[in-house]
Amino acid sequence: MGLFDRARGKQSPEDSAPKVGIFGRFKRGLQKTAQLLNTDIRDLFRQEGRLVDDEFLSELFAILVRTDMGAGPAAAMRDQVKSDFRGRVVQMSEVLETLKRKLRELVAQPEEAIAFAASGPTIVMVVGVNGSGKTTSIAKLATMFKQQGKSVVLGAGDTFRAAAVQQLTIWAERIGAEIVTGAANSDPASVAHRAVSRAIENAADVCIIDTAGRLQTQTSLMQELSKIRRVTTKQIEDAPHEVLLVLDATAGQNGISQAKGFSEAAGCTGIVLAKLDGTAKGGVVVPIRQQFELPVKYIGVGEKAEDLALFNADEFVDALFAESGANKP
Ligand SMILES: Nc1nc2c(ncn2[C@@H]2O[C@H](COP(=O)(O)OP(=O)(O)O)[C@@H](O)[C@H]2O)c(=O)[nH]1
Ligand SMILES: [Mg+2]
Repeated sequence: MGLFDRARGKQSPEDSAPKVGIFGRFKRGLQKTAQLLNTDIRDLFRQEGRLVDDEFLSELFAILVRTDMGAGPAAAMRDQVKSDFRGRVVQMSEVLETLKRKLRELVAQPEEAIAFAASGPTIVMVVGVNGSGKTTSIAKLATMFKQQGKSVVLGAGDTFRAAAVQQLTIWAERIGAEIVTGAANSDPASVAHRAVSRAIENAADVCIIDTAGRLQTQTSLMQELSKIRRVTTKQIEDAPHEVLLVLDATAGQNGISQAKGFSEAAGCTGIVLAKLDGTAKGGVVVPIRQQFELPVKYIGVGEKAEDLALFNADEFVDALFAESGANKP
């Protein structure tokens, strides 16, 4: 199976949108970061080649830090360049190779798609702070599953905001997925329970449960997420099979520490990094890989239902350093 097939599902129907393939999607998602990074690195090499001295190394460090990868990883990359080239006059391409190699090490992880249940419906819970991109990511995941020929039930577990239920309902209609909703402010665990029941009755392949990102207090939110978890486990012993933490790439490193609580309270199994297309700080993948004991499973690269890609560490690095049209002479 090619990368494209793995991300989209083999039976993906022809759609009218031009096919960009998975690498195209990575490039599109990382365009802003790559543009900034490449312009900055190009500027380092004004003349033919450049001497790798302290001045060069500190300029390089500053450029890397601007991608939001964090000072530690930026220092590790700078030090690799230092040990490979110090005191030599180098070409940009040589330095880029070293940077890419080091960055690959820093973000290394295997591709990890959703882990499906051995039998019966696969229950996927989606958690994260308000506005991080949960509901949109659910629509994207549901679209991907439908394209794989799977049936999907959605549970509108964010009963805290009426607009959230409405938003998911619109997506469900568009995607052709069944949706289970509850009244405003009703117990989200009961919505989750009914959604899982429906998935079992209908022998659906996947049930995705949306959750609230904000409640009166952080404690009540965490309790609510645990309760939703417990309710699904009572119905299916090994459920939830996945608990995806949605992170907003545009929130930068502060967003990461905020999301830590979710990761612990909800027993997350993987990360969806949304809005990578909306930031020039795509290097934030590095601290995410380092600070969570969780794989990045998918990235969001736009607002449309198709704008989701399976995260591939090598392609991430290639896309980050890819020359965009804008940078070509
Ligand atoms: N550009 C871009 N926007 C996104 C992406 N994912 C979500 N959004 C937008 O982010 C906003 C919040 O998303 P939403 O799914 O409602 O977040 P929720 O509160 O966590 O459910 C919406 O305007 C979405 O269209 C993405 O990958 N790229
Ligand atoms: Mg939402």
